[in-house]
Formats: sequence, C-alpha cells, structure tokens
Amino acid sequence: MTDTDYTRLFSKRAQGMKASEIRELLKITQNKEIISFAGGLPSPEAFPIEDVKNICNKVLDEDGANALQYCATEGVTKLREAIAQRMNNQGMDVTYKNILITTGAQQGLDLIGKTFLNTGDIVIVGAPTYLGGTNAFNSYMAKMESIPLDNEGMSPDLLEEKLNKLNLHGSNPKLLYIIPSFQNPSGVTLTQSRRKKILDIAHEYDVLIIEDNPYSKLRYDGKENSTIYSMDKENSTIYLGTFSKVLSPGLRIAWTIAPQQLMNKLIITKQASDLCTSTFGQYLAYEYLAQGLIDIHIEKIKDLYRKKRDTMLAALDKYFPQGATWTKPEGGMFIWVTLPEYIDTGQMIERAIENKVAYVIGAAFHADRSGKNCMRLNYTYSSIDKIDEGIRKLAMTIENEIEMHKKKDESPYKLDEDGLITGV
Ligand code: PMP
Ligand code: G9A
Repeated sequence: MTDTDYTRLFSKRAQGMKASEIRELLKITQNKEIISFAGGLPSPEAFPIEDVKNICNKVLDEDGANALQYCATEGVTKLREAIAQRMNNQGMDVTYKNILITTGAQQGLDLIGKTFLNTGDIVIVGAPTYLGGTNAFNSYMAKMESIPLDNEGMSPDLLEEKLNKLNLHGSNPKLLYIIPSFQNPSGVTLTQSRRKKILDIAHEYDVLIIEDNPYSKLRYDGKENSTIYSMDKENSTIYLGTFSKVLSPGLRIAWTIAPQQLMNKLIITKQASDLCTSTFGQYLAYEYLAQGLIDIHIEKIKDLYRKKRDTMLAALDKYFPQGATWTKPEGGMFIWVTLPEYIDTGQMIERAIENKVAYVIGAAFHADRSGKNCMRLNYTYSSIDKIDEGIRKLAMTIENEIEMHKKKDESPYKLDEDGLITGV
C-alpha cells in the first residue's frame, strides 16, 4: 500500500488547527497510576448515577417515542422553558426563544465562531484564557488579542487601552471573550464593578461580549455576582451555560442565550452542524431540573469541592517551594500556579508524568504561548488523599527543576535538562 500525502487536501483552516493540549493529556491521565490535576473534570465519585437511572426509566416509560426522535434545532421546548426560568431567577429577562440548546458549551463557542468570524477578525481574550475557546475561534482563522488578568479578572483600563490602540490602526475587534466567574484556567472572578465597566467599554467600541459561564454556581465562599448578560441593556452579550460542571459533561447538554436577531442566525448555523442536540439527553436534563434535583446536587458537590480546594491550597502551602505563587479561588475547579521565570512547565511536564502527576502547561492558555512558567491545577477530579500526594509529587518535581537550574548556574559547563554536559 502506498502512503498517500493528504496534506494538500486539507483546508487552510484545518492546516492551522492544532490538537488541544487538554484533550491530549486526557489520554495520558487515563492511566490510573497518574494523579491528574490536568483535565477540568467533575468528581467521578459525585455523579448522581441512581437518579439518572431512575430518570431514564421514567422518560422511556412516559415519553419514549419523543425522547428517541429528532427534535427541533433550537432544542426541546420544555427544557428551554425550564432553563429560561432558572436564568430569570438569577436576574435575566429571557424567554425560551432566547435559548438555544447546544451539544456542550463548546459547540456554542464553535457556532459563535462560525456565525461571526471571518479570516483575520479580532477576538479579545484574557491572558490566560480557556484553550477550548481560542481553539474554536482559531478554527475560523481569527486573530487573538490578549489582555492580562489580575486577581480581579480582566482590567477595564487595559482593555480600553487595547481597543483604543487597535482602533487607531483601523482594527475593530468583533468579539470579547470573557469567563467571568472562577475563570478557566486562573480561578479568578471578574468583580462586579469591572463587569459594569467592561460592559460600558464594549458598548462604546461596539464589541459583542461572549460571556462563557460554566462555573458560577460552584461558589464555595463569598457573594454571587450579576451576569454581564443581565446587566446589558443594549443586547450586545451572548451567554453560554452548561450542565457539564454541575451535573455531567457526558450528557453534553448546554445552552446559548442570545438576543432574538442573533439567535435566528445561530440556529441556522447549528442546523448545518448537527441538526439538533441529543433529544434523549435533553429529556433527561429536563427531568433532572423538573424534579428539583439539580440544586440539591449542586449543594452536594459544592461541599465536596470546597474540601478539595482547601486540601489543595493547604498542600500547596505545605509542599511548594519558595518563589511559587498561586491563586486562591472562591469557587470553580482550578488553581493557577506561577513558578520562577526560569522554569518551563512545558519541559517539566515529562518529568512530572514520570513522577506520576499531571497538570496543564501555562502556555496552552495563552494565545501568544507565553505563561511558560505557569501551570493550571484542577482540584475537583482527584480524591482528597490523592490531592495531597499529587501536590507532594509535583513539589518534588519542581524542587528538582530548581536544583538543576542552580547547578547550571554554578557549572562552568553547559548542561542539558538531564544534567548532561553539552558544551563549555
Ligand atoms: N467553556 C469553558 C470556560 C470551559 O471550561 C469548558 C469546559 N472545560 C467549556 C466551555 C466547554 O464545556 P462543555 O462541556 O459544556 O462543552
Ligand atoms: O476537554 C475537555 O475534556 C473539557 C475540559 C476542559 C478543561 O480542562 O478546561
């Protein structure tokens, strides 16, 4: 058989697409020996398997023929209505017509890219930001412009400065991508006053805000903030919600909320993608909401995740060397660690995996591949015992890096990462 070179057949956009570092690591971390702080996965011990089993039977007994049929692209109406009601209870003012059910929020991001982005269009993102977001926008050949985050999220001043500069060069960014609460990957939350300022700036510069909000219900301390969508009186925000982090990512049920004119286009875009999201999954999600189970489940996982977060923070304090700093999130799933400048977490990952512990490298979350001395740690997936052990192993890996660096500095010879002499 001859080996055919298919590259010439790939579209320009496919040629530019790279594998997600998170998805690649998921394969490695399926090895049970490795303690994974890599993927943003819910705790497997918390899935409500019995409840879902009962709901499956109920749905099949009572409405099996509809649940197994195709449904409208927009989604199953009763689920859309239930979601609209939940969102209105949190300060929004929407009807089921503003809700599009999607196959994960990831599909929402893809549909947004497909609907709004031409080659070279600019999307403003955080530095760091969610890799799946930049991958989705990249696949439409958009250009990312990054705004550094601090402990209060994206800085409105830096955002305005960037928009102003781009405008002076004749560029008008189309989208502003924001993960407002317990941001992936940093864990930081955009303060209420910054939300308002950022909204005002987006209005002034005519940028559409994409508010991607999978984590806000996982708040362990402090007070909930208003969503940007609920504060926006000018219809310039699209909101993404999902059941992935509060119920099950395997269900792949999420929703996009948009003003009506935008919604019509998003629906058409989705038609070409997958006709509709799993009807059966939507029926299950509806029942889970209708039976009032979701809030009980969220309370349960919040208690568990709070303990896990505290365990990881305590272990970081106990084991991590001087010179390392990290965020202290009030909720969500992630802690962001910054190590001394000379440590490259991309190079260190191999050694970490040898030591049976995994994280996601900082550069994966930076559109310009900076953040090399950073790493994202997930604390929801591993058990409490494993969290302590994993952080100890990771600390040991970092200590070795520091030692190696010291040796390099002291040595008259050039050493490689394994301490072998490569030159004088
Ligand atoms: N947005 C963010 C910020 C996420 O963290 C994730 C999942 N990690 C997604 C979107 C995609 O979620 P879903 O499972 O709903 O596709
Ligand atoms: O890619 C996945 O499996 C979802 C997780 C996302 C993340 O780790 O941020």
